Amino acid sequence: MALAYLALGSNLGDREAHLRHAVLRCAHLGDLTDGSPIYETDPVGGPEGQDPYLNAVIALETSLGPADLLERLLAIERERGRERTERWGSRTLDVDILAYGDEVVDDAGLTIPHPRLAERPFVLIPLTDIAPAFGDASGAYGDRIRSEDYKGIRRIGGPLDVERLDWMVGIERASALEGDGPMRATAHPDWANTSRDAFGGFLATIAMRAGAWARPDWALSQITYRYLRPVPSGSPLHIDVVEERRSERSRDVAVTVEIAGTRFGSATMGFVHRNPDTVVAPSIPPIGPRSDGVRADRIIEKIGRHVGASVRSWTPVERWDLPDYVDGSSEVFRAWSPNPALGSGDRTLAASAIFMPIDAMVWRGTMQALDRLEEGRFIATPTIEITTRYAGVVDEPWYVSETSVDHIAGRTVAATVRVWGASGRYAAIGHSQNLVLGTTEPTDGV
Ligand code: GSY
Repeated sequence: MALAYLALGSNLGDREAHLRHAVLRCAHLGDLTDGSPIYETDPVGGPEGQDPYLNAVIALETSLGPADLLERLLAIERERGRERTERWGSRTLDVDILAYGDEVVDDAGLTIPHPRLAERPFVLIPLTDIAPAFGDASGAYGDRIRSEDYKGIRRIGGPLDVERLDWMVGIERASALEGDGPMRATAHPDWANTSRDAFGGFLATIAMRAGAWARPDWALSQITYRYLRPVPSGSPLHIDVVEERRSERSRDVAVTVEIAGTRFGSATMGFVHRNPDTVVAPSIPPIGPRSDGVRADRIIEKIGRHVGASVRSWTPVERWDLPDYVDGSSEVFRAWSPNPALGSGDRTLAASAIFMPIDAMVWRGTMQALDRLEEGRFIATPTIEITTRYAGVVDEPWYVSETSVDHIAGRTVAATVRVWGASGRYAAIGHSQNLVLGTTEPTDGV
């Protein structure tokens, strides 16, 4: 394992999307441990009249050797249409190895540490943001940055969020289906770990992948998925896809998921022929600062402790209080989740960045409602059904989700989750029905 520092740069096309694509793809090459803010920087060298760059630096713990790492980074550049026609010319994406542990490499196509590192403030500034002590024989680069180095360099955002990418990487890997053909497939053996107990979001992701197979011109408009809890792990997960109905403009596809010979989940999806004008958005709420809510992926972590065991053996570890209610009395609460799929160009992955928080928020809403209803008793909800109307990917750095519990009647809890992008662009609305099958008393100290 070595700690590598990688410089990212782009000055052509959707620069931020190119950078975020690079971050997501690099997360497949090891563990991303840190990310600098993104800076907009005046071009240095190259032909006159180039547009400004976006630059950032990320830290990657990797077991790939320097040459293999370089090969993978060049492939990532090519995914964004990088063409090497002109030296120091404009580029969609540049990913350079600045350093690889303490190693010194001097080969034909690769020099480490990067030979022009110390002369380039557009690299040094983001690098020293995350590694101020990093330097050469004359000392730490962090001590050498001068105020004039910031000339032509403007910070345009907070640090790149590399922390949670393993979540998205896991989903991407686990939902890369293998099989005999589009009608029958098997998920990656690691599906249980990577679905991290947000099985509904994972089911929606694999259903989308399976159902969208060979349908690039079609867009998902609605998905309903149901599953049984607890979901057994440790066995292969098989997927069957059946096209139930098809017309010129719409197709319905059913996906069933089988684990150890038992049907554990199913999804039905409606696809429409792509027409972006047909999306009708519900009214948009005012989107406040992120501090109004909690991160939805943190909720998934908490849920992981509550579910997965059978109702009988289930022991509540932690009670949620209600700090993230919009106000103390409201039934609506709000969370935000980063959009790690931003710019990945993978529609399924981007959709799953929306479905996973919907799944998590539905659980949270239900649990909170039931907590209140039962006054301190805990209730497990082993079956769940969620229908999501999906408007499409919103390529923005984070999503806001709002959950409301619509009604609790008998053994059913109904909740709605709406998701918007950071600027208020509508992404999806999900309705859930949870059937409550059991109750259990809280244990001491909870
Ligand atoms: O490898 C660096 C590509 N590049 C850049 C860059 O990334 N940022 C700025 N500001 N100028 C640059 N000139 C070149 S070449």
